[in-house]
Amino acid sequence: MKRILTMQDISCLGKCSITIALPVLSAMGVETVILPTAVLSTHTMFKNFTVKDLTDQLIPIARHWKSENVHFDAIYTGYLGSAEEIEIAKRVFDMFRADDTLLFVDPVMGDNGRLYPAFDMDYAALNAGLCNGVDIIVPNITEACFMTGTEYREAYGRDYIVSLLGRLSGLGAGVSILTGVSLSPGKTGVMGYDRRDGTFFEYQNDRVDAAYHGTGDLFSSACVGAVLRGKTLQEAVKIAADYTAHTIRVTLENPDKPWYGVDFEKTLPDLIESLRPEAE
Ligand code: PXL
Repeated sequence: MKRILTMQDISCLGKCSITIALPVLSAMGVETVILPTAVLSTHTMFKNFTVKDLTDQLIPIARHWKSENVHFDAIYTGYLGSAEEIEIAKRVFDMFRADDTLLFVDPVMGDNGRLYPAFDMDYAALNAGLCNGVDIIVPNITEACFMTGTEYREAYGRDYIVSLLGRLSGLGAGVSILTGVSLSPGKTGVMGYDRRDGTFFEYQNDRVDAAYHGTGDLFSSACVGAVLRGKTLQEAVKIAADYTAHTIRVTLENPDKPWYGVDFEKTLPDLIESLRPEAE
C-alpha cells in the first residue's frame, strides 16, 4: 500500500484540510500519515474559532519518523498557517524526499481574488517559494495571481489562463494545475501545464452554481490519491474534478442546506468506484 504524508491543520468542525484529506485518502486505499500544524475549533469561515498552534511539535514529530526510517510515496501540503510553517514544510520535504517521493503542493491561501484573513503578500511570496522544485502544484486562479504578481480577473479568456500557467510554471514546479478555470460559458474545471514536456491539458465539467468550503481540499486529496493508485495525472485530474462536481451536486440536494462543507461522506463510494480500471 502506498503511504502519503499530509501536512495541514485540523479544523475540528468544518470539513476541510485534514478532516477531508484523511478520510478521502484512506478510502482510496492509501495509508495516510498526518502532520497537524494546528488544531482549530472550526475552519476560519466561522466566527470566534479557537486555535492551538502546533508549530513547535512539527520537527520533533518528523525527527521521530526519521528515526523509524519511514518512507513516504508522496508528501501533500495544504493550508499552512504561517511563514514558519512554510519553512518547516520545506524542511520536511528535504528530510523525506526519496527518488520516488511525489511532492504535491496545494498553496491554500485565498479565493475569489482575495487572500484569506490570516495571509498577506509576504506569505504569498513564501508559498511561491514552496512550489519551487516540487512535482505538482494545484493553486486556484486567486492563489496563482498572488504567487506570480498577476492581476486577478473575474472574466478572462483562454489566453489569460495560458499566460498565468506560464508564469506559474516559472515558479519551478514540474506540473502546474490551475483549478476553478472556466474555459467556456457554463463550464468549470482545470487547465494544467507540464513543464517537463511542454504540454497543456484541460478538463471541464458543467458548472454547478454553488460555492462550498473545502472543495479545493477535496479535489487535491482525490487527485493525489488517484495518482498514488496508479492513475496517470490526466486520469487523476478527471477523477478528482468529477468527484468534486458530483459531491457539490449531491450537497445541493440536501434539504438541511449545509453551509460550511460538502457531503463528501455520501459520495465516497463513487470515488472508490471510479478507481476501478473498468470505470474509465
Ligand atoms: O479549505 C482550506 C482551509 C483549510 N484550513 C482552514 C481554513 C481553510 C480555508 O479557509 O480556514 C483553517
